[in-house]
Amino acid sequence: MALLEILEFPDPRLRTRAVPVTQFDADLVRLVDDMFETMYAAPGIGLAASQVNVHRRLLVMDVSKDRSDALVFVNPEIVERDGIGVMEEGCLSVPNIFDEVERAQRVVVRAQDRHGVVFERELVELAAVCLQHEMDHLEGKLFVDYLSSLKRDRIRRKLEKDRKARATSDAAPVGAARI
Ligand code: GNR
Ligand code: NI
Repeated sequence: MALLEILEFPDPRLRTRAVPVTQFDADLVRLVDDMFETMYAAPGIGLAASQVNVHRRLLVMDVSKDRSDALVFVNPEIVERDGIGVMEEGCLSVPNIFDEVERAQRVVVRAQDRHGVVFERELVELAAVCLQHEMDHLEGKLFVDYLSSLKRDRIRRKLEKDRKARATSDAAPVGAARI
């Protein structure tokens, strides 16, 4: 098992469109394990391969409170969507920034598991939002793309400032922000 490095906005590699997974082999199983370890350590409720610089169509999620509902979606497709809701989102690739995004409230996703077996699953509420957020990553899209360009620029500047503070290790506190 290994912790993977998470790319951060505005890294251009986050804009890569991921390609389908075709090989269901030991390397894929290892990648899934490493993505779960990275997601749980962060901590986050979801992680797309794009965020760890692997541009293939897979994502992991666990929206349960006790971290007991690990879900893997390989080559996911949304086959049904219903309703609209607004939720406050964050992203491990846009650290400490939170803002509201409108998405479908309920989705049915068809995907393959880590062994290539096709399944369908209905997701609602936070799980539906998270799945849509992760699938956006596979298209090179980030939740900040739904915000105004003014907000996005402010976020970019704040993250650059935070990164500089971290690099010079002057231990400036990095607070959560809604910009
Ligand atoms: O950990 C995460 N929390 C979250 C909260 C609301 C909506 C989406 C998310 S996903 C995020 C982890 C992440 O960046 N996944 O790509
Ligand atoms: Ni994200």
